[in-house]
This record gives sequence, structure tokens and C-alpha cells, in this order.
Amino acid sequence: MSNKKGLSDQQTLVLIKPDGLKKSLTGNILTRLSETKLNIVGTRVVKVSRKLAEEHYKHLKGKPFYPELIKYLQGKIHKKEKILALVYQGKNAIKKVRQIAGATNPEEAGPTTIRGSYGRITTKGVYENVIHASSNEEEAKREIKLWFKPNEIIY
Ligand code: IDP
Ligand code: MG
Repeated sequence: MSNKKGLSDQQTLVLIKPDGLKKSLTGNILTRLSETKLNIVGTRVVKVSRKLAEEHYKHLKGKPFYPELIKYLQGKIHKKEKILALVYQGKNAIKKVRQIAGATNPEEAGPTTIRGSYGRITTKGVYENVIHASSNEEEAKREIKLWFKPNEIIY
């Protein structure tokens, strides 16, 4: 098996959000994601600054739930001010991880997906959906650069 990034390999960013950590779901989530047979090539525990949260979710700026979403990613809602960031690599990594993650809205996510199993909608309207997963190749590249330095990715 090659230890390099093959031409058809993709990388995708996963964040275990503060609710996932608070609910002790790390083991369950990593077990579910291991079904993909993808490789983990990077991992970090990160205390998320407001600047990083705003940059990560910049495509949602202006949405009514945006201020609450920034607080959520920073862990200010769950009083757990960190996230676990991972990069998965392999064929169709983005689609494989998104399928196991489930739909954005936990009420619409399939019942056996991670978000369907563990997510909820708060009274303030934010979807607390336990994990982030990159949605396409362009976003994945942008996000991995945001959360990892090049030498923190080990093929
Ligand atoms: P994704 O996480 O499935 O890629 P995005 O549209 O990129 O979905 O939204 C980022 C995050 O913002 C979601 O994971 C969820 O936590 C939150 N979010 C997205 N849309 C809504 C909404 O309509 N209401 C409340 N929260 C939302
Ligand atoms: Mg997204």
C-alpha cells in the first residue's frame, strides 16, 4: 500500500464539534468513520478562536443562525471549548464521510447516520449535528489549509 496521496485520492476534513466531545461520542464517531476504510492523515485538538470559526463558516455569514453557530463551534454553548479535527484520505473520501455523517438537519438525517443518531435542534435554532464534514473538493482544500499546517498531514 502506498503511503503517498494517490492521484485519485481525496482528503476531507472532519471536526468533532463541542457537542460531540461533551456527549463522549468520539469513540462512536471514529468507529463509524472507520467503516469507510479511509486513512487518518492528520489530527489535532483545537481551541477555536472566533476568527477561525468565522473563517470556517464564512459562507453562512448573514444567516439568522450565524452568531449562534459561531458560539457553538467555539464551544461556548456546551462549555467545552475545543474540537477534534481530523483529515481522512482515500478514494471518494468526501462522499463516503458525508454519507455516514448524514444530512445537515439532524431531523432529516437518516436514523443510522452520525447526525441522525446523535444530533438535535436547539431552541435557539442551531443544528447541533455533532460533526462537520467537508462538502466538496474545493471546500475540503480550503478547510484543511485553515485547520492544519502542511507538515501536520502525514501520508
Ligand atoms: P453542512 O455542515 O452539512 O456542510 P452547512 O450548510 O455548511 O452544512 O452549515 C454549516 C453548519 O451550520 C451545519 O452543520 C449546522 O450546524 C449549521 N446550520 C446549517 N444550516 C442551518 C439552519 O438552517 N439552521 C440552523 N443551523 C444550521
Ligand atoms: Mg458545509
